Amino acid sequence: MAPSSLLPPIYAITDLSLTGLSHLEQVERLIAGGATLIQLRDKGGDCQAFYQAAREVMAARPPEVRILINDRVDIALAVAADGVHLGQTDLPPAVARRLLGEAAIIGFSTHSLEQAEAADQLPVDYVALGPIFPTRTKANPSPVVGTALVSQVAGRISKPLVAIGGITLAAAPAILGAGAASVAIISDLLTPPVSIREKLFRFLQE
Ligand code: 3NM
Repeated sequence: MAPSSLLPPIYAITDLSLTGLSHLEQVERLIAGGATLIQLRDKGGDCQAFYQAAREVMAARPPEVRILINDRVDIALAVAADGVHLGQTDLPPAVARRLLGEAAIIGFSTHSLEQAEAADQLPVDYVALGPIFPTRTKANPSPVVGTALVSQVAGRISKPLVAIGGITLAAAPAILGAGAASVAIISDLLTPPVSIREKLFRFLQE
């Protein structure tokens, strides 16, 4: 499995509904801002469009940047992405591991202490926990878990913890301080008026 050093403090995720930008354009701006781990997330349901976009991103990404595909193990395989991020109702992580191999990065979403502890026993590289705060980016999110659960889960699991859901760059240091190895952010990075590149660059310089 991939080493936990692959998790930078900010884990950026693309979204097609928040900007007029393609996955590739978002990835280019995120990389210019210093992102080294980016998840392509596409809930639009057009598999072929997502596959083409992921191919474009993989062709353009510099070798030090890791690209994960949300939900779709088939697309991750088809474009030779660095891994996948799976939800509770996606293909089971053990099956994804069998298909993608030992070197792939596999992340798994959880929404409670019980799920996080169960995920810690699975062949995944990181456990994601959320939503930490209210979010409008995800359809039908689970109940908000709050920062206190970040500390609790971080103290109970051995795999690195990624916090997600309603997290702003301003809130990131507190959540990292609570024990998350990384915070995954969609809307606060992608939403104008400040550019994606500038927001991330500023945060990472501080
Ligand atoms: N997963 P934003 S919350 C994709 O709770 C996602 O597992 C969540 O977007 C979970 O940073 C979420 O805009 C949305 O809130 C994150």
